[in-house]
Amino acid sequence: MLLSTTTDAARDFIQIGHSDPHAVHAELNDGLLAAQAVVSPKYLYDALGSKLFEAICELPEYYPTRTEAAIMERHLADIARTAGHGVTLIDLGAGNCAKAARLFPALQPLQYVPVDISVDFLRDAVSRLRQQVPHIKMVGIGMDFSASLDLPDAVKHERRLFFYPGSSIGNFAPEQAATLLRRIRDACGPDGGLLIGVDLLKDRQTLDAAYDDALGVTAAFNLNLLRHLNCLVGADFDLRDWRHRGYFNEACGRVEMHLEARREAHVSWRGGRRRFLPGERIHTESSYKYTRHGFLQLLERSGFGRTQTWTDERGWFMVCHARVQ
Ligand code: AVI
Repeated sequence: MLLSTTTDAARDFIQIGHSDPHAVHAELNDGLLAAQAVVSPKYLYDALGSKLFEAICELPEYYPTRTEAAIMERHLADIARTAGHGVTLIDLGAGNCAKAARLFPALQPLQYVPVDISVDFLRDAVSRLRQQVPHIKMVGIGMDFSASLDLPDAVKHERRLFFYPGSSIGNFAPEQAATLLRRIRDACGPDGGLLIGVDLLKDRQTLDAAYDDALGVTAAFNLNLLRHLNCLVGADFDLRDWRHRGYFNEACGRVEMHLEARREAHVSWRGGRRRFLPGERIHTESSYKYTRHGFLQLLERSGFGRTQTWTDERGWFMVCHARVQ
């Protein structure tokens, strides 16, 4: 779905496929009317949602960010040796670009290409980073890479290293994850690779706390999705009618986030309405957790091989480099 491409005057920020309001409306309408109501987690990330996610990453309960950073820091030299220097570093879901920036001294990328759906947030992050690191060529790309990974010619083809940290791959069901990994493999070119962070299966208590923190930041992040829907489709969700639920579903090997009606709630939006009964839920996110073996199998099925992995002492998180097979 490449609707249009616009390039900033300075040619350093390219937006691909401006989101089609009709498609967004159809997707949200279908999800809200489904027997089990569902909204894609990508709608968690408007400007405020992106800031709330940054705050989540600071929480004591939310171990993934900290654990991944510690693995990267500890093994940076080895990771850089494995991934190679002077690469074209393509940062998927770059957010504030902080994770990739920490790799710069070791990787010395020839070009840095942050990609994110949250365009305004990314634009600000890139312009700040460009001032701090003027010697690295950067081109920011605003796009929904879960739909397509058709990168513009401004992105170098040589030695592409896709960087997909934070276990964002976990927000896709395994079949969708395989589709995305295959798409990344195809965009890599024969000399390309992938550096990816993956959250590993662990005890329920740790997982439950990470997705339902004492301060209520994850609750605010989840509830903000309703505010975003109010803007996107003119809905009239009253946030006070809803509560956050976040817990580990062991049978499915994933953490789930839901918004649960506290009381009967009548909600209207452009072209639709629904009565939610007390306790009825909208499924807003799944976060799959893997075993090392399970994830390496997924990579292999997606056309990647020659993998190398690094983990923390508790075996909670894994950083993995894989090459195109
Ligand atoms: C972005 N993603 C990997 C986060 C996760 O852990 O699944 C999103 C998140 N949801 C609640 N807390 C964090």
